Amino acid sequence: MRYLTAGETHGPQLTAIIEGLPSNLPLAAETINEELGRRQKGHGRGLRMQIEKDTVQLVGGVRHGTTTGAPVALVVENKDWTHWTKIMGAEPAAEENEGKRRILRPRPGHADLNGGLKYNQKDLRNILERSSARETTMRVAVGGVAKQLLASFGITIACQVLRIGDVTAERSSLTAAELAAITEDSPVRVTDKAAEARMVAAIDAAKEDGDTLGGVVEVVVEGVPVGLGSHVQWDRKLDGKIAQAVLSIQAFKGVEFGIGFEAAEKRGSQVHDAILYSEEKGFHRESNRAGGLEGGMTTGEPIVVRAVMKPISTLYKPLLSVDIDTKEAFSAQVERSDTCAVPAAAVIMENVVAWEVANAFMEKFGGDSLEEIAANLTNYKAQVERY
Ligand code: EPS
Repeated sequence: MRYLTAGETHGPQLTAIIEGLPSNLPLAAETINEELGRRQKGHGRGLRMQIEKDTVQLVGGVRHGTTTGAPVALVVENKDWTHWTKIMGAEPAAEENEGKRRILRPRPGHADLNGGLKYNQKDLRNILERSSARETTMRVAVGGVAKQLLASFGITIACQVLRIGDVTAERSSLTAAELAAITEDSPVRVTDKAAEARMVAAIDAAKEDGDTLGGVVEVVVEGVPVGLGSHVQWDRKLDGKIAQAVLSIQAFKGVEFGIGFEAAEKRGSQVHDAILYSEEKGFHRESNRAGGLEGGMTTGEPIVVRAVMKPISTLYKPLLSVDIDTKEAFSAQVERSDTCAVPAAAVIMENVVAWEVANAFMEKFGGDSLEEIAANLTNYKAQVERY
């Protein structure tokens, strides 16, 4: 399967096209809207989230609530567009609007300067508009579709925030379903109430200072069959694919699986997961330090992946920058933004990981209809059992 997104943060709409979905998958806009709503939440979000109420329109590939096998096209309108028609319209700008809201002072940490140089754009808005994390709206919508596909085969996925700034939350090892239920009620997507209060306070303090905060988020995928991904070629390794997808999320700087970077300081005997066998469970493990992946393939244990998000680079008390016209030193541009989007980033990562797992699932069991996939999966499970 594949998908592409298009659209600008202050443009009329965001768009995605998904190619390769099977037919007969029940697909409801409301379920995708729930994901979009989750992405909009979280303490530390800015004013934009009060303007938008992200809702998806399914404008291709779905009929009477199920997919037909045709490309699925999704659209989310930007409500804020009504304030930007003159600045962001596709038609030539009227003379009085030319150069309005032009961005000349690149924000350190953002795509502004590199993008301006690369695409030879003298208005950095042409970079900002597309590099904006607003684009993740569509990745969550697409992930919402992937989650529906995975759910039909008993694969569930959830996320939690583990750190915001210097506040660490207790890592909870609840099931995906329990985790999803508990974190949904937390303004910072944690299960640890004491840490929650300290995180909220840290975000408020950063906001007060015109500063921003990053953090660490974790995603867990349960019910994954053994053998998604492959060891035989570098670009078929599922951990590599998930890592690429996660690092492509705006502001993400690092990713780890299972015990991750902790493995560096431990001995092999403390890092790997002994292999066990019983009639009832077949091959299994009692620990999951590998985070559900060995040799680029799923082990059948839950996939556990963590990532770090840097603090958002738009600062209300900006760092030093240079005016691209005059080359003089100036403070960087201030564009409306969030103080902390870590809770939202957890939802984005959950959906991005869902897509990668769904894609690997389709690669292994792919058929043109949901029924064909189900038959392939049943067959494979029986083969694994007989092994
Ligand atoms: C948004 C994410 C952020 C917000 C954006 C909406 O993106 P960025 O990477 O550009 O900081 O700033 O909101 C605005 C551009 C705005 O006008 O407030 C999102 O997640 O929807």
